[in-house]
Amino acid sequence: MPDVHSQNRLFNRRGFLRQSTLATLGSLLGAQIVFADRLPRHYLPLVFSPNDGPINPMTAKHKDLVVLNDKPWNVETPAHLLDDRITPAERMFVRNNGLIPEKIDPATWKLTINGESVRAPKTYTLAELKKKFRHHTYQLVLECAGNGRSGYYPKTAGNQWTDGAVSCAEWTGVRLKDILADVGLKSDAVYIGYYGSDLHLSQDPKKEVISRGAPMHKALEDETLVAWAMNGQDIPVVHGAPLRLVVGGWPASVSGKWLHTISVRNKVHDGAKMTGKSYRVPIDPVEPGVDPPEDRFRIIESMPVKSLITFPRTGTLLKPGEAIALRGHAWAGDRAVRSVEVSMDFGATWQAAKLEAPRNRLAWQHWTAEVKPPRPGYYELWARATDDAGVSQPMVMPQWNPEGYCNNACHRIAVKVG
Ligand SMILES: Nc1nc2c(c(=O)[nH]1)N[C@H]1C(S)=C(S)[C@@H](COP(=O)(O)O)O[C@H]1N2
Ligand SMILES: [Mo]
Repeated sequence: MPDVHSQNRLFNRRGFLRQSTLATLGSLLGAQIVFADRLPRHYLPLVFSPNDGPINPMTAKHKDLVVLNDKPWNVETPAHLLDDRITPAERMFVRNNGLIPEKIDPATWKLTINGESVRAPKTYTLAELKKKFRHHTYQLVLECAGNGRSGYYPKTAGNQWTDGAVSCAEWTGVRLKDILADVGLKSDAVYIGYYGSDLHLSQDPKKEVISRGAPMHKALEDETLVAWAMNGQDIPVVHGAPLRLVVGGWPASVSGKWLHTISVRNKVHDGAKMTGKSYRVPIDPVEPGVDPPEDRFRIIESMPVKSLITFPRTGTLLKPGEAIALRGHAWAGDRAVRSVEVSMDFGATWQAAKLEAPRNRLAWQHWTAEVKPPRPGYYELWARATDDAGVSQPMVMPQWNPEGYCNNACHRIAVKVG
């Protein structure tokens, strides 16, 4: 696993378990490892192996997260592990396009703002950013545009995400708009583009991994942050330490990790994965399987309305007569969610769920509902959200597109009574 940082915390430089690791192990076990001094180099005692505790010590992720790819690292979260109101780091999906940067030093980290549309480029240290600008904290939904891709038929290329490439953590940082006001922009600014320090898979340092962005109106929203903290702690390395652009509600690919530069452009940003068909969908609806020419695509902006059932877990067995308290989250890109409904009879009838207001704009909303299956047998529980413009999730596959983006079909779980 590539997260050498957590490995380094377990072993000392010579490859033996650290004293502090041994102490942790001892308290987990409630016993000493008697022959600890005879453990071979780089040997992780079985009790601490990835398949034991709920947290895999090598990855710092919950052991039930599903690894879709390990070079680059792409890991998704099963829906029932997204039950928390705020997604904890160990349950947050990972989407890397390249390799995690090897050298990350917050003490020397800098952010440069440049591009055609700044009056003059300006560079800030991380400490200056923290000191100079007001701090803000928002809960923000980051959903990979490819979330749900595995539901498209015909199958499309790319990571076959099911439902779990989404998170809503609490991000703390400064507003990008405050930084840009301090830098000073020209009147022809159209778009921002980010640059991060990750390494291309080819290991060629000159090759860009991913460099996406957003139009000025999105870049200048209150909730668009340059963040250094997630859930009250330093951002974990895999999620973009020490500095990340966080743009809620849009494809999470706009939220650049390991951020070192933002360019203010006088045209639509043309960095890696901004051009061609990346993160774009056909302008005109296409027949499934048909791939139109590049100039008939548009960039995905706000993500569509969607919801998850995070409790109970699919496959749950219930006692007859028992009511089930369902719960989950719903979100709708730049919009708010107006209602959530649930069905236990394949959509023939629907019942309104109780829906909470978002903590702030662009945060997901929590919902609960109680259903009582009438007799023993097999049931499917479906959830459907509707946004404040009246747009609902489709029950079946939405508009097919060649890259397999934006599948917001309803989430369903299976339960058995009896
Ligand atoms: N520098 C950099 N930023 C990045 C990426 C990347 O590969 N490199 N992946 C993007 C994509 S496609 C997604 S979906 C999100 C994933 O964020 P997470 O891994 O913190 O969940 O980060 C985005 N930011
Ligand atoms: Mo993504």
